[in-house]
This record gives sequence, C-alpha cells and structure tokens, in this order.
Amino acid sequence: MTISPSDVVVWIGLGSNMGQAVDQVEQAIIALTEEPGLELTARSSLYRTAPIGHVAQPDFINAVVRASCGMGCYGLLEVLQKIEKRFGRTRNGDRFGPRPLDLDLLMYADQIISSAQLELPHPRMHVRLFVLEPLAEIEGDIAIPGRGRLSVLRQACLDQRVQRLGGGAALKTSKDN
Ligand code: PH2
Ligand code: MG
Ligand code: MG
Repeated sequence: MTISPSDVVVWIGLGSNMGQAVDQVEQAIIALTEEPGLELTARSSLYRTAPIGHVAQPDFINAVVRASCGMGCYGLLEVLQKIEKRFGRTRNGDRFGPRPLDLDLLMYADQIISSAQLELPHPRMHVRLFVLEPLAEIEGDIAIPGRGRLSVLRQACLDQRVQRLGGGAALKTSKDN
C-alpha cells in the first residue's frame, strides 16, 4: 500500500506463548506487511515477557508495530482477527490463557472509542509493560489518549518482567523482497 494523506496511524500489539512463539510473531509481522490496507512504518524488537493475568502459563513473546492504515478501525479489527485465525487462534479458550497469536489494536490515531466490539485505546495497554516497553522503543515518550505519558505509566509497572531479545528489529517490508 502506498501511504495517502487520509490514512491514519495505528499501533498493533503482538503476542504469542504457544508453539514456536518467536517464529509466530515474526511471521505475523510479515502477514501484516502483506495486508493491502496496511503499510508498516516501524516495528519493535521481540520481548520475552512474564505472563500477566494467569501466571501458570509459559512466558510470552511480545512486540509492537506502527502502521499507516487505509481502513476504518472496525475493518482493521476484522483483518487482525482473520490473521489470528490463520495462525490457529480459536475464541473458545481462556480469555487470558495461552494463545498461538494475539493481535491487539492498541491505538487508532488518537481515537477514544468504547463499543461492544472495540475499546480504544486498548483498555489494559497502559498497565502492561509488555506493551509499554516495545512501544517506547519505537515511539519514545508518547501520550496515550486518555491515559497520559508513556514514561509516567511505565514507572507504575516496572515490577513486571520484560526482557528485550537481541536483533530482529529491522523492518522488512514487501519492497525489500
Ligand atoms: N496477553 C494476555 C494475557 N497476559 N501476558 C503477557 N506477558 N503478554 C501477553 O501478550 C499477554 C499476557 C491476553 O491477551
Ligand atoms: Mg491481548
Ligand atoms: Mg487480543
């Protein structure tokens, strides 16, 4: 996709803790670059993170990407769910349990939305270091709509275990192939 002035900037969080989690997240980033309505403009490194919520499950691999998006937020949500399904995700499992791939729409420009299908910004991103840390890597100290500055939010969750894995941070787009 070529970026047009009407596109909006969006941030997507990726997570996996089933199977080959590193590969799944890397493959999911490639899948996002191949979506016609999205142009990836930045990606974080991969992070190994302690599970939040149910602690008796494997560590997660997490990352965050930024994209320019030509779709509405509900259209984008459908695309993310379609990719999750392709990676073997079912919706009958534990809401906070292990998953082969989780793609969360974190922010859609500066929109604040609360509907049955979608909450923006993502309702828990501001208290999760596995989102804030990779987001800070690509954006520095941005403001999260309705929540405040990332640097301040991050201070409140420094007890959460997050480890940046080396390498893998170069953004390969379809144009590089
Ligand atoms: N996702 C969850 C629940 N807990 N913990 C970590 N570390 N990373 C996640 O992506 C994650 C989680 C539900 O989406
Ligand atoms: Mg999630
Ligand atoms: Mg999710």
